[in-house]
Amino acid sequence: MKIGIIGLPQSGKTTIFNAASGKAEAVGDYSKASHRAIIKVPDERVDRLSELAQPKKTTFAEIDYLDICAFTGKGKASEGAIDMPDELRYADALMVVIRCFGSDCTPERNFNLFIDEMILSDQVIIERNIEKKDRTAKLTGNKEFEREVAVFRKCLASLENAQPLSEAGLDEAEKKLIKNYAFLSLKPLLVVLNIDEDDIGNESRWTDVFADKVVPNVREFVPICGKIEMEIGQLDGDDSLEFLNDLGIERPAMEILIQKSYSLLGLISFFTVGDPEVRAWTISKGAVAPKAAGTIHSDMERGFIRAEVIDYDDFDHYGSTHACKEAGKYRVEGKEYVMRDGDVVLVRFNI
Ligand SMILES: Nc1nc2c(ncn2[C@@H]2O[C@H](COP(=O)(O)OP(=O)(O)OP(=O)(O)O)[C@@H](O)[C@H]2O)c(=O)[nH]1
Ligand SMILES: [Mg+2]
Repeated sequence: MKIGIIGLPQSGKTTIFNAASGKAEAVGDYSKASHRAIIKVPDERVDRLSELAQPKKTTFAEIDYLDICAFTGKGKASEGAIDMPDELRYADALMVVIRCFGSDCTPERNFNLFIDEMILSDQVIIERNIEKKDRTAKLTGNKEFEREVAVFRKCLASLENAQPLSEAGLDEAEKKLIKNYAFLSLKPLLVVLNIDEDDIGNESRWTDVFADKVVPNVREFVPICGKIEMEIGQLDGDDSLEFLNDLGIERPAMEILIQKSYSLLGLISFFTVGDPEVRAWTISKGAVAPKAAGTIHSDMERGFIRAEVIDYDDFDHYGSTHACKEAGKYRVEGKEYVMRDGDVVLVRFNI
């Protein structure tokens, strides 16, 4: 899962990136390059399965965070210069950082500015391609191209109306046709309100600003004090928890952001437990068993026969596959089985 962190210059992107990844990239000096971190998703269930199975190797799910360099050379942050570099298009979701600290902060304006820039960048791509595509469609009579042109026109109408593509009313088939363009305004957004340390405990001051905002691809506005969280991210486990609790923060931002990223993208985890490896896998909610098997290996999807499934809670309780079988907590599921979060799975396949 790739998450692109984006926002106006000096909004605290690198600070949040450091908080989420435990890295220590320089902040406050206008990043001139993007930063990348692949982090392990902490999951107590994986720890527990590993403790029970004593495998040679334990592998956690991963999130790939990209802190996008927003330096445009065009001017000061307050003038709202912002770039939408191409590397953003590879992200599955965007984490938008909005500055809610400092005396001159204008969060709502900055948020709108961001949405406008996103719309504009999609519009530029469509305008650049639509005529060529239309010509080719007419020349060749290719139905596929004609359909694409029609979808492009629908998108353009929405963008020209200052509406993100998430509001263009595209159905699944239409979205599939334009998938390769990776339009930004179709991506799910997680909006981080980067608040001042003095506003910890008083978050509603900022969340209220956005309470009435309805943007379809934004699920949530999450208040986080990036500065403190970054400092906490650099401490060891026990120290950091103590520090957090003293400040009245229940859970570190890193955990919150990971959990929100999962729910934003509609993702769940399943596990494989064996002697060589205990491992967490990430799939979309609603995925059927063969699809899930395909994340392990494409052969497993192609040659899928059945999945043998144990609920995590049962595995935790009985302690092994064998004990779960004896207790009747072992199920055989077929091609139609819809995976559940926390399934412990053994895939039977044949190629
Ligand atoms: N008070 C306060 N300051 C913060 C917070 N988060 C970031 N800052 C400060 O804001 C400044 C900019 O932070 P960065 O993380 O470098 O911001 P950025 O968005 O990466 O900036 P660019 O890379 O230049 O676009 C730094 O001086 C941070 O210390 C916060 O939660 N509270
Ligand atoms: Mg930066």
